Amino acid sequence: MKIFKMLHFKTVPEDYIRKTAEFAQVALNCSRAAHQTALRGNKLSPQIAALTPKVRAFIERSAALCEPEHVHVCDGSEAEASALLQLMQNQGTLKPLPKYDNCWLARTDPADVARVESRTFICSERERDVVPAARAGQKSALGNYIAPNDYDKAVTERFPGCMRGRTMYVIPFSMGPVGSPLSKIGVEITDSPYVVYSMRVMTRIGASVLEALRKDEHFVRCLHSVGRSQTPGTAGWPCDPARTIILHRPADSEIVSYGSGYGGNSLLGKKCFALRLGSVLARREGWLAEHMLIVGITDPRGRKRYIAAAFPSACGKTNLAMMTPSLPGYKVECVGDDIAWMKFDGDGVLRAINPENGFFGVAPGTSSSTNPIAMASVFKNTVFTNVAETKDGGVWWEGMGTAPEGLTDWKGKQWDRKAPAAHPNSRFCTPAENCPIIDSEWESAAGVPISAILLGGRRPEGVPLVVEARDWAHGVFMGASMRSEATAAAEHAGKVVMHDPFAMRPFFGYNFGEYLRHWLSMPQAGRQMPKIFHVNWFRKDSEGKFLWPGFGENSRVLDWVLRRCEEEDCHVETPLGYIPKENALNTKDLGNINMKELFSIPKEFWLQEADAIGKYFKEEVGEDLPNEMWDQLMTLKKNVQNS
Ligand code: GTP
Ligand code: SPV
Ligand code: MN
Repeated sequence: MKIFKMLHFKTVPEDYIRKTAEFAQVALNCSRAAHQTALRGNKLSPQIAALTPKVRAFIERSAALCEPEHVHVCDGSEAEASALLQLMQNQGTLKPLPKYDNCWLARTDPADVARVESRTFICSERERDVVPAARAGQKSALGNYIAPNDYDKAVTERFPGCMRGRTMYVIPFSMGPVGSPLSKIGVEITDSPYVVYSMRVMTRIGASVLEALRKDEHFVRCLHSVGRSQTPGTAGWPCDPARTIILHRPADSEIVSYGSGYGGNSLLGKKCFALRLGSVLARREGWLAEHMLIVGITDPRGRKRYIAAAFPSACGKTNLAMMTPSLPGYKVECVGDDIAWMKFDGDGVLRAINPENGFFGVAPGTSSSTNPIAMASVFKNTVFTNVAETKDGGVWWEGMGTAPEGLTDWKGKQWDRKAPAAHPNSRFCTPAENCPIIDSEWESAAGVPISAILLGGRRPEGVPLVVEARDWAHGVFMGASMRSEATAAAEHAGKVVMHDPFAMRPFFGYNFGEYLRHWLSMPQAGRQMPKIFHVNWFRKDSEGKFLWPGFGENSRVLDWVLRRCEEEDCHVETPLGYIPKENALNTKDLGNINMKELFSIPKEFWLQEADAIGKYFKEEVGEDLPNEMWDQLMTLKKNVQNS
């Protein structure tokens, strides 16, 4: 109980801060072990001097709870990066990839390879804050609720002494350019050097962030431990899969994660902060925190527009964000590939920033034909996790071309060709600055203006290539009724089509009904509302082949989207919304595409789809669903019935 109090008290007593400050000075400067490296025995007194009382208090409370041997406050320097790399090589977490420039390979424990949605929880006083009415007291697909008592219990069952004998790293980080009015600060405490190194890539970390905290003391407290490895033979990748838990307490700006060192489970700035806590903040402060890429597109006449797009995990955000357009005269530039924070400015323009600083991208399927820009980005300063290794110290994954002889698979064994050589959720972690088409405005403090929002998923059947929403509320309905085939990014089995509203199902920080109400409240006097579209690159023919070539050819769809943003009359009405007029989608030089099937709207399918959406709304949301959504569903049903 004492430990819980230390972690959670909200107002820090004055004398505690003073004592903590003294203690922190001592704790941070001393190393109990004799052997010293640059990372041990923190010699960074300027860092300590820069700590605000709140940061010191957080460090002190966490140190008291986790009992690390050493505390290291990260300054973000190159010397620190080198020391981390050396340490991880010694520990067996990373190995160099001599074929490339400063690239590294990590192999995780095979039980720690993806986000663990079933053990990811949101805590609030009232369950209804998190879970829609229809699921009160039951398991919900739209948010796992944990009560405050159970949250505290989960922490006290796992954290006491969990860092004994090891170093506790303190990572001050900024989501968004340091100092931008749209940015937010966090401090992640972790015992994983891999997490520290990855956070250096994915966020802005170190001294400049501590400096910013001196102006505004508020930050999100992120506590992470890989736990104590309970699996024999996994020395290089400590984790505790049986007891993994990822906890969020939005009201206290707190995230606590235990047991996993992988991706969104442990890089707490990403899904935990930027989306789950971010969505709560966004609602409170009147903006949007979304699972969306952001790109700039310049048309052949030189007109440039930015769009944002929400696709579920492993459904093509990185690909679209870095697309090489096949249409002549088009240019695509990347602002972000996973998360968008968007806010209307004083002129009524929706402006977006990418809160991240790097790409944590899906490796399999990435090749010089599908994503040449990613291929041009990832072979320097990159950490690859769970990909296959070539004999000459390079990487390989499914989709990269013919497999070379003598591959080592992601488990570190000689590849026997019986299972994938790279894990389907293997990833590259690459600085955004490596991207040759990074947009000149990508770090703009004001954000980039958004003209259109795309929504989409993997729909093998029935769903046309592109449909424009009739208006904003219809677009919100499209988002609410999104479905997609499950992918390897989380622990789901098989290719089942799941509901994934706004591609946010695993990332809502609060009641989904309220989330929809928030979206519906966006149109206000003087605001220029972006157009909303639903796209589907993944429709298949009766033989299971993709009907649409995708990737760079998706520029043809973007071309139509941009023309619609210019209000060109190139659309026709259908029961689902607007689709391109006959011949309005540019298919020049595309070869034989079955456009009829690609845009067909099978009546029977859509009657069933409408029923499935209705069932989902009723069973998962119930009375929290805004009435506008029922009205939209009725319109859809009526339109399909009359078609
Ligand atoms: P997260 O990082 O998990 O949020 O995912 P993401 O949305 O960024 O996914 P990503 O762009 O990495 O897509 C991963 C998979 O989608 C790869 O297997 C790609 O080959 C496939 N993919 C992307 N775009 C297309 C497309 O236009 N057509 C087809 N058929 N596949 C695509
Ligand atoms: C996703 O799963 O949507 C990702 C990867 O972007 S992770 O950061 O692991 O959540
Ligand atoms: Mn994602």
